[in-house]
Amino acid sequence: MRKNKRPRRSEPEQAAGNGVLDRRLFLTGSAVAIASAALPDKARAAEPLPVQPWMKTPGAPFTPYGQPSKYANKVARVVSSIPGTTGTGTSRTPHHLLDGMITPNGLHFERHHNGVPDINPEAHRLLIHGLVNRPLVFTLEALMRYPMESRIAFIECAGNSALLYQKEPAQLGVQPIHGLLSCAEWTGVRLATLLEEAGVDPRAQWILAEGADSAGMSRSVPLAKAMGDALIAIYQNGEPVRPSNGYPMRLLLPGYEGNMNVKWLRRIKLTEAPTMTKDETSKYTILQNDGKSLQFCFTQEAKSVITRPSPGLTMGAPGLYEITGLAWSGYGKIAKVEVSADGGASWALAALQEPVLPMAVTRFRSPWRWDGGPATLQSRATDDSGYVQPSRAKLIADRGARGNYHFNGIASWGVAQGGEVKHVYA
Ligand SMILES: Nc1nc2c(c(=O)[nH]1)N[C@H]1C(S)=C(S)[C@@H](COP(=O)(O)O)O[C@H]1N2
Ligand SMILES: [Mo]
Repeated sequence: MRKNKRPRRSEPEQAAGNGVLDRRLFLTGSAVAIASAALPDKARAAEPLPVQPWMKTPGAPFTPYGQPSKYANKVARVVSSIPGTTGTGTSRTPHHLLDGMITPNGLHFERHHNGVPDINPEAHRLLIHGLVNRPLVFTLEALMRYPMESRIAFIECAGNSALLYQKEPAQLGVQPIHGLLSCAEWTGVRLATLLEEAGVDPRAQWILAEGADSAGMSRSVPLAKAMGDALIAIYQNGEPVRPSNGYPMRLLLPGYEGNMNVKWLRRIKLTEAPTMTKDETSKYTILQNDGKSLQFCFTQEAKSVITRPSPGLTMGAPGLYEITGLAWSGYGKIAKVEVSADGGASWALAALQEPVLPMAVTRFRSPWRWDGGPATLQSRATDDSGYVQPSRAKLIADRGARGNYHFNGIASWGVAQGGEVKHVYA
């Protein structure tokens, strides 16, 4: 008879200041005991549950394509398109309402330079030409007969988190600030397979990848990447790539800035040098303080963000919470994530949830006992190349704040007395 009897427990180990607990706590039973002791419904657990109306009538019929629960209708992208256009802009992933590492297709962020083209797959072609022995043209059907591979990879827009370059912390949450990041399982044909068939001329050092949208988005990519892990993705989380993410095929360059992952891919040209397209000269360069710009900044460097607690999600009663979030690096795997509740004065290791994959998002979790007082929550990612996510101050000191792209500094959420969570600079 355990009724009314509190489970015995030893005090969980503090791993860093202001209540951050040992990451292994959730692996032991004690966390469950601490958490469930705080749940108000626990005392009534012995009473029989009411019979609800939905238990008394037959349920809804089958549907050809499933939709989320109507009660989960807030789990949605936020859309912002440039005034005067219909499809130039972004929609962002609601990471504060999701968990795990995979972004559902309907919530994958979108970034279009001129809307989503309505591509008839039967009329679509992929051309490979330039410095090759034999130019090749593929239909979707032909491409699908090649051997395929899957990669779980994040795509992050180079402009993600750019608001942190601003002088004052934008009073927004995870989704509008960091929502230009998603992670999916992409399946398709290795670009190397197609290039080998075309026969690469030894003079070729680069490729040009061009999309079939009316923006004509095109980027130059080093041949080494094209011959490495680049994929012509045809499937996204098991189903055909969504129109907004590149149907019927897109280029996937794991770890590289979002815009190089050309959607609606129609042409690959092998070249000696980069083509210097509009998308790599007038755009997607990083303007520095001295007025010079960095060009061809391909890799999205190690970064992390706490998705809960976060602005918009007010804390409840003081007690045990999980600090959870996402970490990723275009250089490889996440090696560790540290969490702080005192604005970076002390840090504790977070638990990394398996699988931890290169160029994929990694979910981290850290138990935290919130005492009801003020706290500043931060996370810091380190990848397996040894790269450590910089503080915001260091990033801006090194690079300036005019760059707009590739902001990967540490972000801070301030928890106020009473539980309101706000974006702050620490
Ligand atoms: N053809 C084409 N490819 C494109 C774009 C585009 O507008 N047209 N946008 C790019 C940008 S800036 C990003 S961040 C990614 C976004 O991919 P997603 O919309 O699938 O999330 O696609 C890239 N590929
Ligand atoms: Mo982007």
